[in-house]
Amino acid sequence: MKIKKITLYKVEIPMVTSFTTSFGTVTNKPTVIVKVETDNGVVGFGESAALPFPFYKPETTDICMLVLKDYISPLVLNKEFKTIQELMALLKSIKNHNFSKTGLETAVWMIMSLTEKKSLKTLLGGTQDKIAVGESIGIKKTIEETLEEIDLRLTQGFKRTKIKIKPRWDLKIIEAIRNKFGDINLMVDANSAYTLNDITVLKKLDHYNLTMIEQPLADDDIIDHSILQKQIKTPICLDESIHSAEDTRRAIYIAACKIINIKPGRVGGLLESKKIHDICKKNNIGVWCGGMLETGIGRAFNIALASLPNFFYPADMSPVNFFYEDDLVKDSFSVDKNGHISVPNVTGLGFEVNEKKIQKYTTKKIVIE
Ligand code: OSB
Ligand code: MG
Repeated sequence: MKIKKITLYKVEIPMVTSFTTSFGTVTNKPTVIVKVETDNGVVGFGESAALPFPFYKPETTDICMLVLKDYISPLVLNKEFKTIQELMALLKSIKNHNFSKTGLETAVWMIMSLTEKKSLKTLLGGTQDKIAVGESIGIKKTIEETLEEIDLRLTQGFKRTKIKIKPRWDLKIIEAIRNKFGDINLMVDANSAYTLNDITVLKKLDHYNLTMIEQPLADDDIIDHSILQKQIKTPICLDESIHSAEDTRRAIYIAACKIINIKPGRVGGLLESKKIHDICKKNNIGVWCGGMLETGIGRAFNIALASLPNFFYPADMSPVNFFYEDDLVKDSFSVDKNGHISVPNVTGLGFEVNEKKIQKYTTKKIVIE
């Protein structure tokens, strides 16, 4: 098949709440929707869900628009390919820019699903009909506010609580959660806010029986994570440090983590995500699906991915309406009272794309053909 036309939409849906982590507050979360049209008239949608600022990873929303327009599209337009492997081989010369690549790659996965008449779950090799979900709770103004939100989600059935931490918003809040809710499934995400100089605090986390600590140290340093993991019992989960299957192999080799958070956007798509999943499975490293506050389009690919057999821990997959006033798909997924989302088993995205909504929230549009 050949790609005949690519349309890029910078989409800005108003947020209903801001989201604070150790690296900053997201008050407005634009995203990039990539529409791909093939020579036989099949249409797919994908999402590049980078943040608007370079505080999580260097790529931003506007960088995705630029890289997709100037570098990715020219390499794939009108080129013959049969598989996602062949598509990604066309992009081999582009270093990193994983969020940008993911927008195109996921759109083509949707096209493959429609062409081969198999659901994304089946195409990927998914085995689970439903996936377990936990909420990722941002840093709040008060401990009280955090406890209230946890209480609400536990009543709604969410399977796991993840809170964001940073120096001085760590031991006290964790202590308060354990005091109020006992032995719930609790984990923390530091988004690289600590260094090995904070070892005293990091060791104290061991008292709280956390399921894991996500990305305590710098994104570009798996060596210090390996040093830290030898000194703490709490399993380390890597997020920002893992960009590829190769990073995964190295991290496992030096025992820098016991768990990996797989986000398609961070690793360049579903194909690379599956490779990471497979390496981890072979090495007894549990994985789970993270999120980038995607719209219903990006979340749909995450759900399909999380149906693979080694997705063991609950996903960061809060419904889209937790963050946004609106969504880009009709009838988005919901979380049932047991904290599960059912994995669609139909061809295409699994949810109906609402192109009117894409138009409504588009602030910049680029057509490449
Ligand atoms: O570190 O997992 C993270 C959101 C934006 C950037 C980084 C992270 C997150 C989340 C939210 O934790 C997860 C979600 O999409 O629900
Ligand atoms: Mg994280």
